[in-house]
Amino acid sequence: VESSIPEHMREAWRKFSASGFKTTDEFEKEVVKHIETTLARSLFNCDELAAYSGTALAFRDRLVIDWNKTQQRQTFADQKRIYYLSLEFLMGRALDNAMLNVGLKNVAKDGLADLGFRIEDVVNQEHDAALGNGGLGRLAACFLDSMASLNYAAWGYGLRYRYGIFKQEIENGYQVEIPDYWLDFNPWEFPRHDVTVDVQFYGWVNKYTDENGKQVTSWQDGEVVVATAYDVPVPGYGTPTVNNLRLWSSKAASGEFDFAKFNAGEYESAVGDQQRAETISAVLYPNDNLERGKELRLKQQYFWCAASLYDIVRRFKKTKRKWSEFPDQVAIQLNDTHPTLAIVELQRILTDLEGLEWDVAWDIVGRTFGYTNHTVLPEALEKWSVPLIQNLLPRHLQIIYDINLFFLQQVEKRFPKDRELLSRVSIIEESQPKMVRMAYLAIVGSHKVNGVAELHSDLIKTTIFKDFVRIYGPDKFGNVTNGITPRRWLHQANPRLSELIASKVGSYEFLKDLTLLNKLEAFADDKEFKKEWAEIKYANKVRLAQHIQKSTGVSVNPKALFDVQVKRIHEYKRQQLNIFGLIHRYLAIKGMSPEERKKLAPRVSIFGGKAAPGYWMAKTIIHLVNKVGEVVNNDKDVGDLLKVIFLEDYNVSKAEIIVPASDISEHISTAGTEASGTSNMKFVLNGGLIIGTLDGANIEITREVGEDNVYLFGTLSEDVEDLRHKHFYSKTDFNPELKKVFDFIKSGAFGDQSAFSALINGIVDHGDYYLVGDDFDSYCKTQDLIDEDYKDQDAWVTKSIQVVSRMGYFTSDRCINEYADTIWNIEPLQVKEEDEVRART
Ligand code: GP0
Repeated sequence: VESSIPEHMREAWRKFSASGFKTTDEFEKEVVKHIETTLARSLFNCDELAAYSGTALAFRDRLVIDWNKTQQRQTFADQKRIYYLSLEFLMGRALDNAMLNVGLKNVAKDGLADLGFRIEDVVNQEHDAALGNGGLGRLAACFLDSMASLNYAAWGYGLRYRYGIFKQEIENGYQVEIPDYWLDFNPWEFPRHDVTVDVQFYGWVNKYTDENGKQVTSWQDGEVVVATAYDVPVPGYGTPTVNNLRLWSSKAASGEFDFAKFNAGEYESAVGDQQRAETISAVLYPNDNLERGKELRLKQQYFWCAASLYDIVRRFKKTKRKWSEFPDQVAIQLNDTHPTLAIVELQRILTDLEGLEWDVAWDIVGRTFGYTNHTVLPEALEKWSVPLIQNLLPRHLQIIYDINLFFLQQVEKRFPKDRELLSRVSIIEESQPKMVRMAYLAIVGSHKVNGVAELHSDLIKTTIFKDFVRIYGPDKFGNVTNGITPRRWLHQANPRLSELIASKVGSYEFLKDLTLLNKLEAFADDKEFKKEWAEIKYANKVRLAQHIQKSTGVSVNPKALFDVQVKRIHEYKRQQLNIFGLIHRYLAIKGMSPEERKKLAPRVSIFGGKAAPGYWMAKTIIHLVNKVGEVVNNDKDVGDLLKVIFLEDYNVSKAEIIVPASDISEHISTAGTEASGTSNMKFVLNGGLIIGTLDGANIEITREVGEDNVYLFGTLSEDVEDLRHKHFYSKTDFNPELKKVFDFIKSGAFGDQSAFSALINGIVDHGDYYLVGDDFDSYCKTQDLIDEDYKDQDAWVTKSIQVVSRMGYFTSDRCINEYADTIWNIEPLQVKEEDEVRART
């Protein structure tokens, strides 16, 4: 490469190559240097935020050394790489993770103490990187962690939103959205102003024959927007591998504004181009499990896909290999259908720009891509209108039509005269306007399609993608059950539990091989161990109680059963079932004698989660939870027996406090609707039990930890459709207990009842789509059972230990290895042994 220093001049480089701190003294020196020079502050002007900044910069320097080496190692090795394309990466905070993975957390702790700070306070200064909505984005973050920890050569590609998921405030019981501007100080990103890609929109397609008689297709005269790369290091645990997450930021091609217009006094339009371009990467769409078909969203998708593919192709071309080897060097995984245009873009590059024959190109494309589906909910399945694509991406629309044509011809050959089948599987839906079905395009353009839990992967094969299983055969469709990284979700979130586990299983090796947790099983009846186990849970509950006190003003008793439901607010996730159950509980308490009340197990019910800004029903549920809290928490008859808490602004760093503190968490979606769920895994891994429906990964968790250790209830997924149909005919046998709850709400007990009428009517009069009425009774009975079981603390703690010992399967390391084996066909890149063995924790 022409930009590298000639061999005979490299001596000085080797001599002065950065090495990074190792001792407490060296660490302190780095921190002070950064605070005094990089930040231009001093010991007279150093608050916790400045201490955080200095510490982050010191660790960043360390990471960068390993990051550069990793990139060199991967380039030299010249093996296949994984490219994980995701519109969301919900990373949370980076400093604590960096300290853990660099292996110098204790050094930092002592050093910061020397400088006058507590490490916890410093770590808490960091703003979450919240470039995601929920499960899908957090899964992408766990996957990056695992890919690095397992030494896979992997890149994440995403968008650098200026505003991540909004900050939620609760005002008078209502959700209010505040913009999340998070980039004021972000030491974890490296702008690469030299890595840019021109991305085109609009324009027209010119097909002609050139002077050599060659057919040329050119997409021209469009509007160009520049993508600039911002790189974020992703360190692995217990390895020097530091992978790269590349996020694209948009700006106008000229990079400037129109001086002529400015001079003429047209200020607004002078900067108009610039603003329009920058808008592309400005804001994360705040919808979870919902697609609304807005043009700007399509622009985001193409902008990101085009820039990423250009980058990937550029890297491949440097190796001077033949195109036929592209799929041996490149595996691209599509995190849902959001990046499906990448399939079309690669076909365009290979045919229009590189001159390959259609069939040759299409074979390469298919072998390169894999597609992960995350939902069967119809409102979440992406469809884009043909006129919209026609206008924005005219050449891509033609290619989509060609892909569809060849696909349908192939289907026609295998299933002659089945017109119905052809129209069902067509990538183009013949509606008004016509729509492009992105999931179908993703299936046709990939070699593997996977769901995210067994039930979900079966469901996609028998429902939404049934016809495609007939066409391609069952082998194209697989399952990779989701997982979570135990580094963040056990060790970082629950350091004391992690330490206790390590003391019993012999080392921290379980953080690399989570199945080693099974050694804990032997201690499930060990008295001393159980005491320590329970003590840690209690301490975590005290910590959460303090957080609740601080953020809501309500004091809760840490000895009470902590019942938690934190996740996006959604009708299918059924927070309404939970809150109706709590109203039912409240009414029961009110009707009890003082003696009866004494027998009851005190309970704290904790909710958290954001509603999409335009999702009225979800906002109504938040409102109801808050209103119920106001009444219940101030009722002298109730006291500690029940508290209802809504925690504002649920995010990754709050989850790290909440998850380790739960006794019971709720995963109660209507069966068949939650593809996997991943917070269920986080709670159980921290010794919490779960109440759940037979949905998503709950089923596999139950299989692993044992039926006696999970509180299951409710309708089975195979019965859901029939019940929904019945609702429309008869409502006579409506659950009387739930009716009492509704009557109580209607009496104005929680303020103006009309605020909640849509919520109630949806169940009583409009078919109860999510089966709240059907499952209410078994839900309440299961909660009663939990009350009983919780009184026997000794048995409860044994269960808690048992479930943790059986959670080894749910590490995202296992998932990544499965993707590598069954979809990517890639091996880890070996790292030298002396590098691999590192100081841990
Ligand atoms: C699925 F379709 N998920 C979508 C989406 O738009 N957003 C999203 O977060 C989630 C599923 O709902 C899930 O069941 C799943 O575990 C997660 O994707 C990762 O696969 C939520 O927990």
